[in-house]
Amino acid sequence: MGRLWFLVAYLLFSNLQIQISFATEDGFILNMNPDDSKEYPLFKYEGVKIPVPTTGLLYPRESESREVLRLDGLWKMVISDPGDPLQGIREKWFQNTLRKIGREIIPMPVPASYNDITTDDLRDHVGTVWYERTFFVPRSWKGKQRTWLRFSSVHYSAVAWINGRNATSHSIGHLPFEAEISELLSFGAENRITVMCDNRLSNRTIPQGSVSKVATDFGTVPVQSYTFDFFNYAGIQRSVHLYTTPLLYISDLEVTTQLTAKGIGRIDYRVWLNGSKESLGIRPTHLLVQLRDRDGHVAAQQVNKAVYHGTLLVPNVKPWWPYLMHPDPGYLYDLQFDLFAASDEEIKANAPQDVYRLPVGIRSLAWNNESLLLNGKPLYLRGFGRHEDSDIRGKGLDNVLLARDFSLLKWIGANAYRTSHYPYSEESMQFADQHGIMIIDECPAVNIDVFEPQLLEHHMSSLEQLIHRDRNHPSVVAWSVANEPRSHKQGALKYFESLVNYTRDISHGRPLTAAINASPSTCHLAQFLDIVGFNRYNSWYQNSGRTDMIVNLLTTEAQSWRDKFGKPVIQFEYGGDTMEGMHSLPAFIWSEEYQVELFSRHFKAFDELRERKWFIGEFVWNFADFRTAQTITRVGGNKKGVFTRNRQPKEVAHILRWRYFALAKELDQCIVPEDLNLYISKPIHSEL
Ligand code: BDP
Repeated sequence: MGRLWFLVAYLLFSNLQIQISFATEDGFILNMNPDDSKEYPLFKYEGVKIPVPTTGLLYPRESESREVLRLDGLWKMVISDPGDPLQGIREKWFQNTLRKIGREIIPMPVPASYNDITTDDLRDHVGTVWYERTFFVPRSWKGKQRTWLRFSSVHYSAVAWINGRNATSHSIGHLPFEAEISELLSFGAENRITVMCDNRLSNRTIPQGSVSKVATDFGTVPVQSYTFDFFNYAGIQRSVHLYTTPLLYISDLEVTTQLTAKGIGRIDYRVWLNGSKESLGIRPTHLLVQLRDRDGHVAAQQVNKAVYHGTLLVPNVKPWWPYLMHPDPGYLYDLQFDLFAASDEEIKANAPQDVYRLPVGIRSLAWNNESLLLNGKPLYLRGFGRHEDSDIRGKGLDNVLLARDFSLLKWIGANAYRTSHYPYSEESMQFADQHGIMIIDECPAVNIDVFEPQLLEHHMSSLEQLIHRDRNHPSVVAWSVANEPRSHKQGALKYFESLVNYTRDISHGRPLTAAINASPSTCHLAQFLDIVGFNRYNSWYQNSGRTDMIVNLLTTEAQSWRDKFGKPVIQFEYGGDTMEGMHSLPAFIWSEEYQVELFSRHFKAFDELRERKWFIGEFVWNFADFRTAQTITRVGGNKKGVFTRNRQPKEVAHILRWRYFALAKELDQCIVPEDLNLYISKPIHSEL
């Protein structure tokens, strides 16, 4: 035992922030670190570093042992000169309040994209902006606990200072990051936080973009360009939290669940703890793991003294089901972890040192060459590609919008969406769990084109962060490794073979997919995936105006994907731009009638494909209209929404609703809403 504690002490002192490695009573050394020294047999990119597993991805939650404050609200913002984006670093703008540098101070709400808030050229700014605000930290937070600063997302890269001292930095938007800032804070006093945010994209960022110099009437200016079709909104786009943990605390959790044929639920969990030299005198003694149902009754529990991973069995389990597949979809339990510890002075601990509650949905997910199965039932996914996008806020987290979007998803009878083309907010993932909406979770690699080692490193890192963040959500049914990469190019083969091999190893029980626009004969990516997803704009980008050229082309293409790769197939994007209120008889492109006709012909093709069993999903592009860069093909943005940008239905929404509920009724015998039985006349056709 003594030898083991020596090892623990060594580890604790050798690194202030190690992941758990501690001894247990029976002499078992627990090292929960994911093994990052793995060999990747098919890893063809020599010299590419495998990402070190991220820390700090547990969502901040209040508990008996943790306090949470939000730093959302009105911040101050200063714009740097686009020609000299790093001036603020050279001149150390973070050392004092931004007011001192003599530039215009713009009031800037957080969370929000900064682009559409003001009336000037901030919208198209390229380079860095600086945010600042002050805040108080209670005196009671000092000493016996740690204080963490956590950003849910800053796009694209960020550096943060507390009271002029560096706290953390991160790049790749749409993903959280955090740092312990206990040493940087003044407790019981005012503090200042400064954040520099840089929106520049390059060949090596995920996604890729480029900045070039352009001669204008007012001199040469940097201009950002990118090929993806949504506006590159930037800023502190999601919440900023301050939260506390005890000195020795639960730093990470992983659960996998299964539903057995006998109606018993199984939860396998792992717990990571973190300690540091300050917590050396505190020893973990045991962990109480309790699963509570919706009414607060304990459904399973375990006291864990020996190892910090285990299994809970739940008799008469209430499984997690998707929306319209069961009368009570999205059933979540609360999995409560109470970590008990004792200090050297007190032998017996009675109050838990740390408490964390994780919502858990119990379900099994499996797949084969024909189907994706949830709780043993083959799924047919019906939903959307979406965007986090709205007027004025851009990509800023907005609970009002989130609640409206979920109401619309349920109104229309969808059961799934893809987080095209980046990770969505943690709050939206929680919503999806609660409402039983299934998620194809996509990393931010949209339209990648130039395949090179450093891009691969960032791409792998984006997937590691995404999977690590979202692996405990029952709603996630697949990971999407990319959207429309130039997968026909030669470099794509080696690149994707390496990427997919790496991702499969961390995929945590989900299949891998991607939204591909290459053709079955040229694509180098599809062969590595579990589910082949393709995007195709029949009768829009090809054969525009010809809704009579959809069914044959689409069914033939889907069949070729199937024949070539022998995997389940999904169409991830189809659609056409539609100006709300524009009507034309006969249908003409951009009119509401045309969108209806185009969808209807796709439905016909999908129904033919559904009979072939391996066709497992249809996703409209897009849920709602959204903002893009300025191009001559976009009128105020992309108008392929079934809903307008302010979330009202276009004509096609009613047709799609009919179809989605008809599918749910046919496949899962759901009860159809009364108002879908709108009385018009006696049936015209006998088959109606
Ligand atoms: C697809 C892209 C999507 C675009 C869509 C379109 O995946 O991001 O918005 O086309 O052009 O190729 O509407």
